[in-house]
Amino acid sequence: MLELTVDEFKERIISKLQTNKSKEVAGATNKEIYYVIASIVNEEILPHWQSTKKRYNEKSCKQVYYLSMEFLVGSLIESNLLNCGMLEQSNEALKQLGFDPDNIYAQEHDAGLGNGGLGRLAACFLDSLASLKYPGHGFGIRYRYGLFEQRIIHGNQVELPDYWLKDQYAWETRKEDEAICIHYHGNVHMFQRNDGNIEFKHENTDKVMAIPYDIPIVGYKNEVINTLRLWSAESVGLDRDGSSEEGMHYYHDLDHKHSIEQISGYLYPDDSKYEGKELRLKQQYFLVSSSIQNIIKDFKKNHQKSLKYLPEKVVIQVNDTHPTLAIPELMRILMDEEHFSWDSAWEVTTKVIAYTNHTTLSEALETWPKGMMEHLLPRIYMIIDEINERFCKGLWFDHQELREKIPELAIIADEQIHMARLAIVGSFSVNGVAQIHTDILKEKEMKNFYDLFPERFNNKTNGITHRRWLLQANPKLSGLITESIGPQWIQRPKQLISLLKYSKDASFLEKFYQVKHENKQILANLIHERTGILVDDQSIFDVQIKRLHEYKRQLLNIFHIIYLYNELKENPNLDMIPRTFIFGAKAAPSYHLAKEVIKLINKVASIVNHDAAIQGKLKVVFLENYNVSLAEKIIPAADVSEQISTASKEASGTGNMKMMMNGALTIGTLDGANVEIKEAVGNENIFIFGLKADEVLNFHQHGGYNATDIYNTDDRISRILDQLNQGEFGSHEIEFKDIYYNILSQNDPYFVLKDFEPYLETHELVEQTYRDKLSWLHKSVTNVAHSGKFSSDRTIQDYATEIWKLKKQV
Ligand code: GL9
Repeated sequence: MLELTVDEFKERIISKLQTNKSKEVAGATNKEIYYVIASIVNEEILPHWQSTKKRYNEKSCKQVYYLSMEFLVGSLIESNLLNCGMLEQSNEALKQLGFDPDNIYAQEHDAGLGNGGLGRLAACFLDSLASLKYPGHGFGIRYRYGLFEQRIIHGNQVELPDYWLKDQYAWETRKEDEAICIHYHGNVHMFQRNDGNIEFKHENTDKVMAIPYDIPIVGYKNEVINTLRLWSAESVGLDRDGSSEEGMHYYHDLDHKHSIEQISGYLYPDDSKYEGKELRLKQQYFLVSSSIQNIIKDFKKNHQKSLKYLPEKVVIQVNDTHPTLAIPELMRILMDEEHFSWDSAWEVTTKVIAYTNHTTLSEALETWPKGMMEHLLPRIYMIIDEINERFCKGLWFDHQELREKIPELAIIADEQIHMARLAIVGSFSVNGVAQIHTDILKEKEMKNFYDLFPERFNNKTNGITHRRWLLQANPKLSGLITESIGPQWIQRPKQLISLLKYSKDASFLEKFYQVKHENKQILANLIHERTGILVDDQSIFDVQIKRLHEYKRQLLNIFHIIYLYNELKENPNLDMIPRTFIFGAKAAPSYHLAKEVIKLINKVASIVNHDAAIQGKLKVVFLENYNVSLAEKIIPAADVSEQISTASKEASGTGNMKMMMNGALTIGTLDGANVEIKEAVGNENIFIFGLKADEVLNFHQHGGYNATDIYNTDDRISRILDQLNQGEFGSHEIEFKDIYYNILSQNDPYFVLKDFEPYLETHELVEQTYRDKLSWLHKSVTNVAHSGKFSSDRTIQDYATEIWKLKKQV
């Protein structure tokens, strides 16, 4: 990679500004400077991008394609500079030219093409694939509107469209000549070929063009540039003969064009729950058909071989069930276009497709109405029907013990197509995303399938890219780490373990403390700028940032805050360490209870923050529009990381990893990856509380517990619930009644009351521990030291060797 000096970098900025904009530095806006920096990076990327593609083709190596409806890449300017080895020069050059680098980089609009963990994981994976020199690429959709922009107005969430493409997007290249045609609707014609075989023709279809836009994925200082290809839907050019009714056609054509462009119009903002909307199904097939056609076209171009060898050269990872139609689509192409028999097409397909499950929440298990699939994708429906027939027949004849269970196993049952079942039957690998999650899949949620195909099930615990989440987001801590243990941890994050040597070294701990404190000051300033709230940078920064969902239990957190407030009101001189509770969360627009919780947090905040009687000991901050860029600012400043989901519900979590890597201590349940974080750091360096997964699952089986009993016996809880019910946090009584009834009449489905007391006690322990500064710092360093395991480099290494059988291209 190019090694530019600061002076050379400055020269480039000046000359580019002159050629591109005919401007002097003094007259340039932040946005103009941003585009200049991006174009310097792009110039650096381009030759390596071409040579990477050429190398992969010439070596004809096996490649992995990660199919995902979501890629939450966030902003790319800093990570591209970092991975190209130019971040420090850029920062310094900008400063010398009189610009604040943060303001320049903030000009980039986050690409919010994802809802949360699942989409961000896909982005971290791409970063690790390129950085480890694996030939691996992403396929996704170029939504014109990403996840909505959140505003908080009078405490309520209001959603605004996120038009991230308003300014030209610096990192994409449109590849019109590689467009692909997608077919919907129409009818299927069957006829006999000369060789006697039956052929299927899909006719009278509605056609949509998929236009690729390529984004470079830059490996860390290794000259590898992989590709994220995002598809955009456009109408096929219309042939008009210039005859009558021209005006009529015009409006009809506009409608038609509009309805097609809707396919890549917006990202569904549902978190862990998908409504059976036809448009969403259209989107899924759009992603799958364009990507699979693309993969086959490339295979044919690069290997003069039969497609029966596809599994030697290609592996396709489907990110949750959303791209599961890849299975029937690959079958369709192999049979209808390449004239494979059913059996040989099935053999190829089931060796190429691997499936990752990301949740066991039943409302998130996708199903599609049979009739909808049949109407929209008639040929695909026929193939799914045949897969189902053959699978059920196999069960009936070869697994007599399962005959009674066929309705629970069948891909088509109750007039619905069950996508997870299709994904398991049509793939060679099924993985969960943390050990406890995989165990629950095997022992419970997918037990029948596990008994049938035990060799397919495996675990791949999630990870995060330490380059973005430590090196880039927390330069102060990274600097201190490198100063202490050398730079090897950047290439091999497990070497962070060397930090243990310093975990009792007073002078190191003091520096470590200073770094956290400076990060807290920066966040305190941001909070003040954005909300007007003044927070004490000596207080404990207690952070819960994630989608708002009942199972994630932001409600438990705010109940604890109300409890602390009640205590302080009774005894304003209470000896407690000041606390700042920081929240960031978007709720799905149609998720009423989640939105009520956002409102409650904001109402409690406005009361607590303005109550002089509690002497500033408690502050509550809700930062609006939580996204990747905001996460990068909050995480380096966190002291306490709230990971308090109802045990068994959070498949893995990845925010937990980001915060421990930045030295926050976790307060959490034994759920998802918290279990493995605990194993890594040891019980004394994490705060675990609450029901265990098997206890929760047992309660579910036996109809829950009695929430009213707790209400009747615990004054702290009845007080909080009564405060809600009596409108103490609202302008009128009706507010928050739904939360009240959900807990008492619906019997507290997420065990908030049940876990309240242990949560409270554990928070007391957190506070006591914090009082002993050295002990806290020791635990904090220990967390950073053990965070290497949670780098997505480890995760990708595991996928590559155990599932993909992929070789590094060194
Ligand atoms: C999720 C799980 O809920 C998380 O626990 C997990 O860490 C991620 C990534 O594996 O996947 N599954 C899921 O549907 N979402 C997840 O975050 N939801 C969103 O991405 C919004």
